[in-house]
Amino acid sequence: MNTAGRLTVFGAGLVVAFGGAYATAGALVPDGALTAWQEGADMATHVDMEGHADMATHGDRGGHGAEHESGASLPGLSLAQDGYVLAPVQAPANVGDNGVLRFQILTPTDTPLRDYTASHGKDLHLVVVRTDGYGFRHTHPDFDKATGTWSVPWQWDAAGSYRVFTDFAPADAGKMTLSRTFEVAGEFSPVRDPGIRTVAEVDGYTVRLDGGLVAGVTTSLKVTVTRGGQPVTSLEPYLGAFGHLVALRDGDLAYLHVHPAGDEPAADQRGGPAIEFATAAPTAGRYLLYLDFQVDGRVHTATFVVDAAPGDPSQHAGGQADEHSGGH
Ligand SMILES: [Cu+2]
Repeated sequence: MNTAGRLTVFGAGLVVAFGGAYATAGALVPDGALTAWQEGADMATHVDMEGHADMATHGDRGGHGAEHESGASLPGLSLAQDGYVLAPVQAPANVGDNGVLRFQILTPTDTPLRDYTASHGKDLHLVVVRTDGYGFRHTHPDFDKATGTWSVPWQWDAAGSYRVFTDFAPADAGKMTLSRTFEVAGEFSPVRDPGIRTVAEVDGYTVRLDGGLVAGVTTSLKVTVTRGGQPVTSLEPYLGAFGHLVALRDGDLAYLHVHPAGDEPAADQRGGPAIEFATAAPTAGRYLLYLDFQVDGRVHTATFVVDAAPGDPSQHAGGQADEHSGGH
């Protein structure tokens, strides 16, 4: 299988969510510019609702991976796809307010979507991150099927412009990722330059990242978890894998949700200290990586910053021949 095909196979578990339009929505956006962008997004909804046929390739396994590499038509760019719409997200407006984050997915007939196909053990995955990469959260809201409403207790610990990604598959359509921005009032101190980081400390664990990203080429990433200098071999399956890795492109939060190579572990199986992933960065440049792993029933998130090297164009048509077997 060529690289493009492989990328699409990963697409089953890989959410490439390019929020390109809000590259400017990060740190210091004049109110007018943000308003203009939001209006643009609303327009995009209408375009999509009426012209969704040309977006129907997302979520299939038909070998359209090559277009992902262009970055122009990646899933997750929009709040709408194939007629499905992420309705406005409700959440606390201010830092520190206790509340609930809730939303609905609307179907092409404008009714709340009630029937989903589970992926990685969940009907819907919610990823929220500030546009400078701060405050990453990957969580699983509760679903009220009577109203088709997803909700999860929520509190913001910092102000700013956030991106809300919903990763799901309607029962009668392919997998998709829809996203919206959400603005949290308060004084905002953006993370200016996180710098390269390949060793993360989280909750007493040290997690090292080996391997690199190369634009347009599937490469292997390995993370190794230790605690007090000792390898951790008690990683528990979390959502059907020993680890979940999300890579966000610095600058626009384009995102790849990548699952480990290897078969899905049994519930009583333990993993570690190493977890291997395979992924292809869509372009060269900086990426923020977030690894979720679980030990003793607790999920920890390790954060890395890496640069993807420019790809070799001659490799785009070749590449690895092995099939992904990540247990999707
Ligand atoms: Cu999830």
